[in-house]
Amino acid sequence: MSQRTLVIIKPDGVRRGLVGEILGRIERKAGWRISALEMRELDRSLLEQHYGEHVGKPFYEPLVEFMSSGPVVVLVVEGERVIEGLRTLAGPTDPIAAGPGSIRGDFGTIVRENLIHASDSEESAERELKLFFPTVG
Ligand code: D4T
Repeated sequence: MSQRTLVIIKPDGVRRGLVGEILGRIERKAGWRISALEMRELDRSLLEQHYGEHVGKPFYEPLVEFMSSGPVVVLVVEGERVIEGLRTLAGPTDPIAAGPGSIRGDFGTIVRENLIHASDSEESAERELKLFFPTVG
């Protein structure tokens, strides 16, 4: 089942020089393809739409501060079961609980600074792709 998903390499990943490492792991999965890619700074209004489910939670404000603290790399990845696959490649939200071999498990320690976002379902992927890449059909 070929799918598309939205990935964000978060500001910590860019600052720490891990863009190539993360992109390399994605590219090495057989049959997956990066079909759009851009470095951007995310503003509060886009982040509020992206993280709408978390508005009002105690971690929301620091999360938005962090996500707008520097450039990110946003990309569209296409391929076989790529939505589930990228969540596996990323690992669980808490990097200390994430296993070795996953991006968060190998490089992270802090929940907020967990290096990568990947859409968590077909519905989220569709919504997030429209939000971040409105011109990509
Ligand atoms: P994203 O959406 O960034 O891919 O992360 P997850 O899908 O793995 O996790 P999430 O939506 O629950 O959290 C979004 C974002 O908020 C940060 N966060 C989360 C945080 O700073 N403190 C917290 O307690 C939680 C739960 C990390 C990811």
